[in-house]
Amino acid sequence: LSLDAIDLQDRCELSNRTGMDSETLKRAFLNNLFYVQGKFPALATTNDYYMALAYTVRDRLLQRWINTAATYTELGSRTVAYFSAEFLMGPHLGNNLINLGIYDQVEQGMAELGLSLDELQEEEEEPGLGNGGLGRLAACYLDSLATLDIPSLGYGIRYEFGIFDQDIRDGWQVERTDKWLSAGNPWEIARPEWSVEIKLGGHTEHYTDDHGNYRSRWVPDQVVKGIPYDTPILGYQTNTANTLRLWTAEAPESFDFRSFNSGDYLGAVYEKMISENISKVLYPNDDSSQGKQLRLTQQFFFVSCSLQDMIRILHGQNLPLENFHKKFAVQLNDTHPAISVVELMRLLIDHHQMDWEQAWTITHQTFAYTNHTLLPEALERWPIELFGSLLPRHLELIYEINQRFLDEVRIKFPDDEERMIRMSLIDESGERYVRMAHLACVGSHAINGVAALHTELLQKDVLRDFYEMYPHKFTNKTNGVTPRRFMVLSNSQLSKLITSKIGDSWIKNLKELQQLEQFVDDAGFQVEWRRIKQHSKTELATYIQNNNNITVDPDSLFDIQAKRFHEYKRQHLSLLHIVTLYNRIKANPDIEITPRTFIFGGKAAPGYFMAKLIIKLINSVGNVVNRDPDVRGRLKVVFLKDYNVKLAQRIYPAADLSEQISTAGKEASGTGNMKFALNGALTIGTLDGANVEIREEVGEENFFLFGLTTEEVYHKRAHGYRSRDYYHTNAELKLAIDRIASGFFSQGDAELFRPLVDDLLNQDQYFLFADYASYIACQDQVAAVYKDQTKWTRMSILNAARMGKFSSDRSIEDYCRDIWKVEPVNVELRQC
Ligand code: T68
Repeated sequence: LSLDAIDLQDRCELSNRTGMDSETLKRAFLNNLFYVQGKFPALATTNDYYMALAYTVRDRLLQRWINTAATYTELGSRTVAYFSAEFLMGPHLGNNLINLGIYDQVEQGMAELGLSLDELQEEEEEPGLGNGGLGRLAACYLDSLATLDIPSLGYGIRYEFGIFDQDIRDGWQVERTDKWLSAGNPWEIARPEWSVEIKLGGHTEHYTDDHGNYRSRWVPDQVVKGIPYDTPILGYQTNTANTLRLWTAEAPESFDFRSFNSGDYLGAVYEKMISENISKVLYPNDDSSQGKQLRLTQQFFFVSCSLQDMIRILHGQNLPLENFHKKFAVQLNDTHPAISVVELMRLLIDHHQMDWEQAWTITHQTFAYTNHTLLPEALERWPIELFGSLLPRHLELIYEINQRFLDEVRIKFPDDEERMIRMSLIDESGERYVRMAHLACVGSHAINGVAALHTELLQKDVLRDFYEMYPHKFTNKTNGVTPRRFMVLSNSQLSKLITSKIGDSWIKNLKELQQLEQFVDDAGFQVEWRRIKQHSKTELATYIQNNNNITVDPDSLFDIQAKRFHEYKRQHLSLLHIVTLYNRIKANPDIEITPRTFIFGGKAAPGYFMAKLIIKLINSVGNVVNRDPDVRGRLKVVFLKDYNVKLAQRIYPAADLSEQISTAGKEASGTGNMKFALNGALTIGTLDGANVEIREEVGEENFFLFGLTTEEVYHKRAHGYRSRDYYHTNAELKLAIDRIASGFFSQGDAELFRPLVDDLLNQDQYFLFADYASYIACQDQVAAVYKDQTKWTRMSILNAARMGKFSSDRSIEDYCRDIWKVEPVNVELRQC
């Protein structure tokens, strides 16, 4: 096709698909409303308007996207492939407007057409393809990779149903399926021409090839097709637009044909249905592993699709397979994609006839592994039976990898049989399992934790043997968050205030926020800072009024805990504080108390009974406290349903106090803690995860610390912790527990919360009772400081000013330098 006759300028301006001024954007928008949505304004719905705007924005992305791909291809650039079973992207529209630098123009243009950009953004169904921190981290990292001009691809699964929608009925969580694709997805482009085939099940065969070499081949009993769907990921103020490539499973046509031809129509349709199940739904468990066959199938499916795709890309650039690890650095986001270590070996050896040593060198030079958890129940292991029936060839390869690995262990640590048993890729203590974390450690050249304390605990405890074996592989990479979505987009007023004082380069270089320290005692600046916080709180109050029908006072202290529900995160410790304050009021209704609004948000895994009971308890306590006349509105308890990225963006700017109260040694890092502090919330927290580093950065005088340290927790556990002793010696704790146990919050039903109360009295494996007194004392201090608004504002400004370290740009720079060895590539706009 020759386009030479049409000059570049004309091509770029075809249908106004690149212009960024308000007039052109408006024209393009109306054009898309007509030609894409097929509507006159008179008949258009809000969704039509949203879609028309989304396509208008996508057109502006495409030019950058295509030029980025062309540049990488020409240069054969070294590329990061981020393998993750989850990408919790959040809505695309607002973020793309920010990164394109046209947010204000578009807002104005829409207003001129009588439309509200806020409303159009609200219309977007967010792609909830993740559970929580791990999936959101992947999304922040894609934003930073593009912003830093690093050639990269995100590889994952295009789940038809993402994380469930959460409803609350009678105080209980109810799950509804997330039909995020039902109104269409304007941000993705299907690339069926790059589909790949995936084998599953069956058996292996052994044969001797033409050169007399002994070889294996996999004879599967099922084949499925993976179809890639691409979404552009534009960086902030750059031309770089990288790709998020998500795979959908389908039955291959050839497979259908076999059944069709034999007249088995329903059989063929059934096969198709079974194949499509693979990418049907996201597993809704965070921090626990269930060992379900479909889950392993999902993991293998997206990993095999992605590796085959990368080999296609390599060949497309005329690079030999021997260069795989030079072309690509693959990051494994936890062990969910760890099977890729074996799959790459299989592709190199069985499909490309490479010898073992060379294949192994390439493989372990390619992969690096990030661990996200210290919880033993979250470490993935697959029963050998299940594994072998789905991936028979991979099991053989794992045995071979294991044998060679254990030989190495034996050389480094002779006569240490115990160590061999502990380190083996196969757990043989009872039913036999494949240990995915061990596989990831052996198959990677780098291993990292996600906060300094977490990495230290990995080295000392969970991965200690691997640290002793391969100390050089271990590094820490403290998590970070993107300031584009979690400041510029979600807190535009605060962002504009900051920019008016120090210019806008903090958005790409977050350390510059430090310059705000010079205004910390500037009365005018403090007033503005407070006014903006107040504005965000008022907006959240309106949201609460509309959604929960609860009136909250924007002058009260907004005390917020927003995250997945898990016992180790201890939402119920905050509940004990609420009940304690309530008890104080009941004992003396005229008691002097700092008015507070307690806001909770978060989902519980559908099968996690205790987490769901804690949600019920929050709503039950709220029902009593919010209505008791003695409280006189001084305490309010609000549960915001369906916490997701969209809601998070409303919540962070409105927080005064951020609850980061996990048992020390349990939260790998946390990332919500960073988003809250960046938005000027003060933290009440334990010495856990990244809290430690946040406190180091903001200064101990600007952080409300309480609770046992990790060592103290270990020590108590080792010496027989008895929670009941705390109950008997702390009168306020006893009163709080007794109130809950009595049925006071459950209309006299003393059975409802018994499982929770009994667990705390008899087990309390997360040490709530041990930390209770320290937490309450710390909260009393919080209440006292909040009364001094000047002091509070000072602390708030200093928190935000000192959060520079926690930009995901810093994290990504660390990964690029220490693990990936990859350099930025500048993209220029040349073609349309
Ligand atoms: C989180 N992990 C950590 N897991 O809990 C958190 N797990 O401390 C950390 O900040 C964050 O990762 C980012 O590093 C998760 O979110 C999961 O969601 C998950 C999902 C499936 C299976 C296991």
